[in-house]
Amino acid sequence: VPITPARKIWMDGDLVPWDEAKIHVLSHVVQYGTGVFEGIRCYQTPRGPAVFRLTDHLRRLFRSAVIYRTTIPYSLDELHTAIKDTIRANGLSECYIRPLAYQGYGEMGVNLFPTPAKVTIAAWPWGSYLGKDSVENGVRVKVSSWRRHDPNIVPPAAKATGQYINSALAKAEALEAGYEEAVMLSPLGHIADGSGENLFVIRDGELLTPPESAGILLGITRDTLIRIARDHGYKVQQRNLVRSDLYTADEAFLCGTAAEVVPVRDVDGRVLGTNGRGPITKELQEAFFAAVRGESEQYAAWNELVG
Ligand code: PPE
Repeated sequence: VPITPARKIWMDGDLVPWDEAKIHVLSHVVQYGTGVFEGIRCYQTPRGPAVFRLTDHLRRLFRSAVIYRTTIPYSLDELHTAIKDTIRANGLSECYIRPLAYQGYGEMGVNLFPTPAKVTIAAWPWGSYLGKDSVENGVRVKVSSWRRHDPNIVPPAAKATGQYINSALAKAEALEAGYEEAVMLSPLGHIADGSGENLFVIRDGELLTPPESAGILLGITRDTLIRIARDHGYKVQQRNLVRSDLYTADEAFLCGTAAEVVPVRDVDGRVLGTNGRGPITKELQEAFFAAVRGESEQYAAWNELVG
């Protein structure tokens, strides 16, 4: 997906012109993938642009930093302000936001060195991650031959730049085989994540989603949908799932900040019960979009106004 440039990128306290936001090719993050990051969305709401669950995303960024022994030289509150400043400086209302704390230029070798990370924040308009029609029509999914990395190899609970070469392999395989997205199994063979999404299965009116121990990223969108589904009276279980649970689902959907909520139309050529978007998926999608767009009083605390 080509990037739509915006005007300014926040780099260690300065808002620099988009085309000048550069780092050295020998930076540690370029050579070894040593950066922790977030993907966040801002939506237009009746009270103005609001970043969805910004504080929760920043909490996860700091948890990723703990895992990777990364010192972020700013507080959560400072980054909260910097993100809002970046959105305002770019004149954006609806956008995707990408904060990154990375190991910069200075040392070579695979150590996670103790010098403070460099921090950058970009924001730009980004449409549907899985294609324009994916939210309505759903996507075709392939169970990948690439396993998701194990918690004792590369911890999936952290969101680090280098980890995504695993997702990239799975995504490429799925696209080459004519599918739109990959679902990866854990090393033990349980369903884990899509290349950039969490997954839910719906069977007999109940929602099932893999637990943290299956090696998923603990998605903010996943958490949002668990809450919304329970508020709508559905039972939600976090438990291990195998690929046949996916093949025999009544409905399934992928969810993530970039993808939002996308129905799964078929898995490995097996068309799911509803051939497109199922009724429960649609109900939860509508509640999700109402929440992110600030149309639900009940979830208003999740809309963090840019101001
Ligand atoms: N699993 C993975 C592997 C993942 O990358 C994401 C987000 C999720 C689950 C959902 O997490 P959350 O966004 O908190 O609900 N993927 C991000 C990056 C995608 C990209 O290609 O870049 C995202 O959606 O922003």
